[in-house]
Amino acid sequence: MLKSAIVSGLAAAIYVTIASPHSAMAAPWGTYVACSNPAGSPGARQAYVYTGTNYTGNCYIFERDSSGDGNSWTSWDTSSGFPNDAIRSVKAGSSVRLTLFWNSLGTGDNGSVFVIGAGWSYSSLGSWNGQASAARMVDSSRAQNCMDGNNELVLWTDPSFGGDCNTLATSGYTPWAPELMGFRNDSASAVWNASTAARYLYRDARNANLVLTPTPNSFYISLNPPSSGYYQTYIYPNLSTMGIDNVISSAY
Ligand SMILES: [Ca+2]
Ligand SMILES: [Ca+2]
Repeated sequence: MLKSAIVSGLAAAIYVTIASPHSAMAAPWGTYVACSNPAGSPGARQAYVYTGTNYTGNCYIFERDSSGDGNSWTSWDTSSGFPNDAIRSVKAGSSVRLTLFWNSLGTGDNGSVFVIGAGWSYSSLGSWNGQASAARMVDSSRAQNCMDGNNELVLWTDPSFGGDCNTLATSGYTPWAPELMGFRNDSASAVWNASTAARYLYRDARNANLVLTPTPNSFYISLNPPSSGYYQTYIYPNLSTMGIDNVISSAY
C-alpha cells in the first residue's frame, strides 16, 4: 500500500526484508530483496523499485541473475513474489532495461508494456502507478526489438515482429510456463528460430499438445545473421496464418 503520508519532510524510506519464495530455484526466476540504501543508485545489473512515487515507500532490488543459463534476461511475476500492483517509481541500472507488465505473465494479455531504459529513472509511472504485476530485466547490450537473436528462439506479441519480445536460450533451462519464458501467456504472434536446433512451441504450459516445430522445413529468410557464424533463421512473422495466434503457453 502506498504510504501516502510520506512526504519529503519524512524522507526515511520504509523497507522490509522479504524472503524470496523461489530463492532456491534456478534462473530465470528472479529474486528481490530490500534496498539497503533506498536513496542511492542501483548497481549496473540492478533496478530499484519503490512503492511510492519520488522513490519513497518500500524499496526493493531486482537483480539480473548470474546463473549461466544462457539467457539475457531475468523475470518476476506474482507467482514468484513480485510486489503486485505496488510499484510507483523505478531506477534502472546502467546495463539493464526493465520492462513492466500490467498483468502477471500467466495472464493472456497483448497490451502495451512500460520499458525503463538502462540508466533511466522514473519518479512516477503515471497511469502505471500501482499497476505492474510482472517485470523482465534484459541486458541492455541486447536489441530492444529482439532482432539480434543469436542461438535463441525469439517470440513477439505482435505480427511482423512487433510489440513486446523475448529471447529464449537453446539450452540450460526448461520454460514450461509463461513465467519461465519471461513472456506473456497466449500472446505470441510471431516467432523466429535463430538457432541451429529444432525448437518447439506448445499450446499448453506443460509441453503437451505440440502445435508448431520451427525447423528448416519452412521458408528461409536471412535476417541479421549473427556475425559470429551461420545460423538457420526460420521465421514465422504471423502465427495467425497457421491458426495458432495468441495460443502459445510454453516453448522449448
Ligand atoms: Ca496489475
Ligand atoms: Ca499477439
